[in-house]
Parts: sequence; C-alpha cells; structure tokens
Amino acid sequence: MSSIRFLMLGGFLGAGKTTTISRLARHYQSQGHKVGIVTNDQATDLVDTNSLRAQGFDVGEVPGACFCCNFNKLTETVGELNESARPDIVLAEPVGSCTDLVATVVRPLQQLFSATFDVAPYAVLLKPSHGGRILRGDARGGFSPQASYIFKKQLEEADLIVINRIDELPADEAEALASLLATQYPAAPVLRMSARTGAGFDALVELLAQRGQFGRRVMDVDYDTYAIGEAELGWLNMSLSASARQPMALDELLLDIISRLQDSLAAIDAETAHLKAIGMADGAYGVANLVSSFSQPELSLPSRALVTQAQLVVNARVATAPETLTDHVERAVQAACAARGAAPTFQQTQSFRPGRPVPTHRILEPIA
Ligand SMILES: Nc1nc2c(ncn2[C@@H]2O[C@H](COP(=O)(O)OP(=O)(O)O)[C@@H](O)[C@H]2O)c(=O)[nH]1
Ligand SMILES: [Mg+2]
Repeated sequence: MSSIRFLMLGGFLGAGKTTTISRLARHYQSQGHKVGIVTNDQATDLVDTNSLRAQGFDVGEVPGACFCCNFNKLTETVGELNESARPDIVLAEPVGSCTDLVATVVRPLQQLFSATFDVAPYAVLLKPSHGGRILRGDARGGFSPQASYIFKKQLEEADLIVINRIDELPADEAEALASLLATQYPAAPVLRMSARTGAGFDALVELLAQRGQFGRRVMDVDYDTYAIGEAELGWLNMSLSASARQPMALDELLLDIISRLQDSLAAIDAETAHLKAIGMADGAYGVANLVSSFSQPELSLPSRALVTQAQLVVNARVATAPETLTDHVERAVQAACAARGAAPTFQQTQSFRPGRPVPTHRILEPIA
C-alpha cells in the first residue's frame, strides 16, 4: 500500500488555515486525489469541522486536546477517514495556539509511522493583523508576552512561512512583514498568498509538493511560558438552535452575534484571537468570523438563506476568563436572536482555559 501524503498547516488562531485547507482540498481533488481532512480542538463542537463537512469534504476530528498531546488519536482518526476510499492526501489543521509541532507530530510521524505517512514540508501561515505587531515588538501586540512567544515559536519551526491575506494588505505592509520575517527567520522561505482570492496559491502548492529533508528545525521550547500563553485564552465552544416565527436572514444573525461580541469584548478590553459562528439549515450554511479586536466582522461563507430554524455552533478564543466569555457569548446570542424575534435553545457549552501541553512524543534528536 502506498503511503499517505500528510500535510499539516500551522499558524495562529484566525490565520486562514481552514480557508487554505479547503482550497488545497479542492485543488488536490481536481487532480484526482482522494483527500481527507483532520481538524483538531481542545473540545467538541468545532465550527471548522462543520464548515468543511458542509463543503462536502471527508473530515475527521481530534477533539479534547491538541494533536501533540493526543497523537494516537491523530493516527487513529486518519485510519477512520472514509475506509472504503482511503485518502492518499491528508490535510491536518492543528490548534492555532499550539507550537512545537515538528518535535511532537512531524518527527513522530516520520520516525514511528514512516511506512504509513510521507510527511510534506510544514507550512505555517502568518496572520498579518497580529503578526506585524508581534514581530515589531509593539508594546500593545494585543496579547501577553507569553502568547506572543507561541506566535513566534510557530514561525521558528516552519519549513515555509506564508504571509496570508495579501488581498487586503497594502504592498508596503506586505514588504515590511516579509523583511521582518527574513531578518528574524532567515532560514525559512517566505511566500505571500491570499487563501481567499488564490493569489500565490500555486506557489504554495509547488512548495508543498517538495520532497526531502523537512521538519528538521529543532527548537528549544519553554513549556512553562507556552502553558501560560495558551492559558491566557478563554476557550468556548457552544452549540444551540435558533427558531423564529418569521423567516430571518441566517447570515445577518451570524454577523450580528459576532458584531455584538466584538463590541462587548472591546468594552472590557479583551483581545480576540478568533470568533467564529456557523449556522446550518436545510442544506444551507453560513460562517461569520472575527480575527482580532481591531478587524471587521465578516461573512466568510454566506448562506443567503432565509430560515425559521437553524443549528448554530459558536467558537470563541479570547484573552479573558472562560466564565466571562460564556456570559458575553450567551448575551450576544440572546440579543441577536431577540432582535429578529427568534429564540435560542442552548444545547452544549464548553468553556475553559487550555491546560498545560503534555506531548505524547517529543523527538529532538536529528533524524538519521
Ligand atoms: N481577506 C482575507 N480573508 C481571509 C483569508 N484567509 C482567511 N480569511 C478569513 O479569515 C478568517 C479566519 O480564517 P480561517 O481559515 O478560519 O482561519 P484559521 O483559524 O487559521 O483556520 C475567515 O473569516 C476567513 O474568511 C485571505 O487570504 N484573505
Ligand atoms: Mg481553523
């Protein structure tokens, strides 16, 4: 049996990993490949899993801990992907607050599963909204020094760094980011791309197709700092249904939830890493996002549906206490529903701070 090409795409929360994975999956399918996707989160009810499945992809989910700490579940989940039509390419999206993935995922796959997996270069997407501030060392980077540490460590271990969202970056800002990266991470090639428009995408595909010695960047990671940085974020995954007497525009409901949350979180000065909400009804689905406190909420996938009943999943990663986050999300959902004569029924809410990462494997020795 030929091996599975394993392609993991890293990067901070809201960098554009899911959008890029969706584009890559469509691309590889159009080339005749069978593609499987593995998503990952600290909890269940993931917007990304729902959105990628709604787009028709074969998606397995590793919930409950990051790939590095739940490594066996990662390989198991790949095994369970569409058993009748085994994928020849697996695209994996790790948790956006995770780092040290070369030592804890890439190398263990290379060394312990070399017969099953052929591991592609590890690309990390750079999120310009937080990236510029963090790489310049701005006093108000949006996050604590420990969260900025994770952001930088993610770039340090990359075989390839991709500046995403160039469609909305003025050329001089893209240039400034590229030169900061060249100075701080001189060994990694830097690509510029828009996962939204597809600009630069062909170059990404070409680099990802490379074979050779990848995943070789061994780095020191201070797990105390890493744990504090991760725990700075309140994490919330919520599922609910919303029903209305009169048809309501699903997209407006999603955007309204995200906008209300942006306002109320700004009022308590809590930095957003990523807010996302998916609404699903009768085969239609829409997704709304906010990727930083100083960005605009946006409808990334419009449903254009008028509905009286919808299933919603909300994910929020924000630098505040989990209880505060739950309170803000519940209030935003309630107010956005009430504004259109709808009523929410809350199903499951999980909110917490991620625990200290304890990887299953951590391989630091150079590969023979
Ligand atoms: N303008 C623009 N938006 C993007 C691009 N890539 C992703 N986004 C948006 O950024 C938000 C977060 O993207 P997502 O793929 O969910 O990020 P992830 O958290 O890294 O998986 C969504 O609203 C996307 O539509 C891009 O290249 N350009
Ligand atoms: Mg994602």
